[in-house]
Amino acid sequence: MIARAAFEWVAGQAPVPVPVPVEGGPDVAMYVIIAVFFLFLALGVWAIRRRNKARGPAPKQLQSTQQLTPSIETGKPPELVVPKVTLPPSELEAQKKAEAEAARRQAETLRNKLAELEARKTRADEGERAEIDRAQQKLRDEAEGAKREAYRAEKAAEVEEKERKKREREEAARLAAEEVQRQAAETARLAAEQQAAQAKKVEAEAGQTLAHGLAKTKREGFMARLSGLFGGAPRVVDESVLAELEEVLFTADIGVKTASRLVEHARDQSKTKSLGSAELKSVIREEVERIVTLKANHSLSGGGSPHVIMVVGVNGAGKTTTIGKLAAKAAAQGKKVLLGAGDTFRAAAAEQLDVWAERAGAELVKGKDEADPASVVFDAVKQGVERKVDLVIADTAGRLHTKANLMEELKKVKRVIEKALPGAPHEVLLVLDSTNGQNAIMQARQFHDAVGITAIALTKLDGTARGGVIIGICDDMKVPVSWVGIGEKVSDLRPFDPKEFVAALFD
Ligand SMILES: Nc1nc2c(ncn2[C@@H]2O[C@H](COP(=O)(O)OP(=O)(O)OP(=O)(O)O)[C@@H](O)[C@H]2O)c(=O)[nH]1
Ligand SMILES: [Mg+2]
Repeated sequence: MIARAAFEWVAGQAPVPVPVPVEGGPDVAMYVIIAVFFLFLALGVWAIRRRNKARGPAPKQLQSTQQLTPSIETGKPPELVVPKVTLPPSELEAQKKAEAEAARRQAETLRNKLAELEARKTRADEGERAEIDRAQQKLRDEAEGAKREAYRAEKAAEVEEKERKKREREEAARLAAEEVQRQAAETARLAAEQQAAQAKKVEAEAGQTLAHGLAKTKREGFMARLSGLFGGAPRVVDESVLAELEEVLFTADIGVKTASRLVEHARDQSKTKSLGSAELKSVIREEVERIVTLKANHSLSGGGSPHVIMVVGVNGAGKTTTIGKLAAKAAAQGKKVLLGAGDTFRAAAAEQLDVWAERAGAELVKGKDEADPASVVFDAVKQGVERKVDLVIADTAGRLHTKANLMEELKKVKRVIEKALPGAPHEVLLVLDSTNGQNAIMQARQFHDAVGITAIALTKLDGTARGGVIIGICDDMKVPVSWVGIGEKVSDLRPFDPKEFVAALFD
């Protein structure tokens, strides 16, 4: 009764059956109906989930397009064309399907024969009929056997087919993953080409000076506040002036240690002679110049045959760009240059280096995507020796595929370079992004502890007010800043000149 009421209600043939005249009152009936409804709903959800589970998960690479590098024109990831994979049935699947078909046909033939006998039976006499019955029984058994055989073969074919579908899905996922990689590489190649074209365009324009690169530091950085201190009405340097100096330097990007050293130096000087603001400026200027004057090698040679430079730094610091600029410089000096694409983390990294190599007329040694970085760099140095190049520059990753420790990986790269050419690398160049301010000093320490850096290239000075970081790095590390990047074009990587630096800041 309840079921019937429910049916009629659901089918809309009756008004909502409240109250339903059943024992237990109308509310009970309603609850039962609702319970039955939810039971069916739950069954439906369960069945759909079961079916989806049997189909297997959608290939991982297809679940989102996040892995696709955004297009440089639209800023959106490109459309991923998912390949449709159709594999031919295996020999066993084809065989089982054929067997199932043959058995089905056999069963059909037997059934026809049975029908014929049935027709004959109506015309037969008693003796014949018994005979026909026996024949029919035999045919029925055979037909049953053929049916069973068809069923078994069909099931076996289904198992094989399922396997084939699984292989098709796996293959589609693999192809899609490849496509993701290819598109990422293509986008990066286009980006690098654009970058190179842009660099070429800017190169045609006048080269930037260090003063230009440091303009922001002078205008907005700690130098602006120091200039306020030095440039106001002449004051005798006393403890209050020193306290102001301390306050400015402590909030600069030069690091606490260096700031204290400069203040102490000024204090010592003020004790031996009476200083005015102009003298205080000279004292600081001279001390800064002393700190940043460290012996640097700008020749890109002198280590051996070939001269090998290993370039390290966190991702995005400007390693690859700096390598490209250095390669162009060396090539312009008539050197034969080979670049090693030791950053195998990004599919695009080697392509980016390729563009720079092509521009500079340098050779490039690269490995397969995700190859062991150390093996690629080993090859590069070996080939550099064999091809008698003058300079090998090895790019390295700023991060890794695995969670492996970057510093351990870099130590390994350094060891294999030494194995490929004893005495190499002749320079370990750390590329630092100056916009990181004091973090750059911390990074420098970590890299130094791991691989013993011999020189620093400080990039992106043009876009930051944190140029003071050079002073902190030189003071802290006693490692020379050899190169400074003050823009995108090749000539914007300049050998660092301490005199030019202090002049740009203080004059
Ligand atoms: N303005 C300016 N941009 C720079 C300078 N040096 C590098 N860049 C830019 O910084 C960005 C990152 O440079 P990359 O050379 O790709 O950095 P990377 O260290 O190789 O990065 P990963 O390969 O990801 O580890 C690029 O867009 C460069 O054009 C510089 O001196 N000035
Ligand atoms: Mg790079």
